[in-house]
Amino acid sequence: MSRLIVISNRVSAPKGEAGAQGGLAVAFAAALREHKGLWFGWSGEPTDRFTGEIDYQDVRGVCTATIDLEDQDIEEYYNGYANRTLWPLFHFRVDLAEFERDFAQGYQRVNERFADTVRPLIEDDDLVWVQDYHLIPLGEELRKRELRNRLGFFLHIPWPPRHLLASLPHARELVSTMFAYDVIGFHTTEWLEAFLDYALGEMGADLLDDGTIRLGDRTVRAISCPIGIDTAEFVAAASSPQARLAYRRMKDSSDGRDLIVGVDRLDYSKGLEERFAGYERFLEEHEESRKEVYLLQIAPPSRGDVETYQRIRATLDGLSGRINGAHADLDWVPIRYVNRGFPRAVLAGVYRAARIGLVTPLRDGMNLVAKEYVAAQDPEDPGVLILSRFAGAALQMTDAVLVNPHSAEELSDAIELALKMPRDERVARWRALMDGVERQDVIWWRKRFTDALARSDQSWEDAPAAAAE
Ligand code: GDG
Repeated sequence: MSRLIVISNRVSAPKGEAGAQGGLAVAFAAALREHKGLWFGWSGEPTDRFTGEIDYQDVRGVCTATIDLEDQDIEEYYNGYANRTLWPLFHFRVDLAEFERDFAQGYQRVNERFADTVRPLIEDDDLVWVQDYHLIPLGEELRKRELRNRLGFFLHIPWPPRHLLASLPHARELVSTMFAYDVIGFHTTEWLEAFLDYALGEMGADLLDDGTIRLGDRTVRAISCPIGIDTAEFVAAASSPQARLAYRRMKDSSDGRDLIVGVDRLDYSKGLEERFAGYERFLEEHEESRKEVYLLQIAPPSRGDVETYQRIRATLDGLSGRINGAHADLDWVPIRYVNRGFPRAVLAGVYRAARIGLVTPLRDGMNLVAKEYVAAQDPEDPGVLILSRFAGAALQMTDAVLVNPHSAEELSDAIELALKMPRDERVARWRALMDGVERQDVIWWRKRFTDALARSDQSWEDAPAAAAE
């Protein structure tokens, strides 16, 4: 069996507590144990001078290898090109995207450093799987270093429409590096088709009869491969003692009111401002039921070094304060807004206590919270998932109440509909959603991708000159 080498910006080793590190770590950990592989990435730590020294750890049978990066690398590659250029642009926010030559250079430099450092660790038969937008050109850099292995890439965020991507300086060069891979994966057919549109329409690539895409003498297979959660683990977490306690705490503090829950990294792509506005519309339009509900929004801060993230935080502080000030009563506050993270089992208990899961990103590659909310429900008395049409998850989760997150009216109507939904309909919708969450879990996702990669043609063996170009 080939070894699996996973390369991502950050590495999160599985900790003692099951699932403490989230779905990706769970998916990779199982595969890395099975394949005796390696997980390579940035430690998250700075260093004065980049040395390429690797810190190896063996955590419960999973081998991780991490490197430290210089402050300038972190600023230009991670905070810069990844999170101030690509992230906003790929989430359709060209208005927030910053195009700086230094960012692009730092991004390229770190990808080269990753390639230099990881290349000697890769053996001939290894399957190599690169993750996400931080590392798009890594495949090309590995090919330049004579890597002929099967090489895959998975994008966890949306692929933007062709004309939006055209606003990125040197977009064609960036996209051409994706042809160094054998297989590239997207969460949905929508992102896959947008990629195809760019590759065929903008770059003159050809779609071949066998479904691969050719550019010059390179071909790549692009697949849609929707990520799932570790459903079995999450279902178990939802009935753990920690979850039961959290469930009880929510029920006790609800005073008979229905809980609406949102859980999101604090990020402008998650549509939190619009969500608060939609909820406020509901409070205004439904005088009779407004005090029967409350919204708990959990939003742990992320990427706090980036100014747009500081701004969204300040905006939401103001908005939640204003809504609470305007609508609260002596014994009722409409929004509980919490800027910190909680253990997964606690989240599972909170999801289970919630009559509505409000998941309304403006744009999201997939969205795992929607799936976690479904997995945590009581089958006898499940809550209702309200889901943005613009999350990748909406293509699979068609039995949710689907909404346009930009429309306060639609959000308000959806909340009303969900609160009034009869039990039979809640159970029927939940059953259909849960079937999908169980069938297409994170292990299914990982296998679907690595199977496609293992089946891909090894054309690099015959074309070392092209590979080294
Ligand atoms: C990217 C893409 C794609 C959140 N708060 C807490 C907490 N979380 C966990 C959730 C969930 C994860 O973080 C968030 O995953 P999402 O998928 O919702 O969003 P991103 O972080 O933006 O992820 C996304 C994903 O990659 C995978 O490909 O679905 O589209 O943007 O698991 O539960 N976890 C804990 N405490 C918290 O307070 N423990």
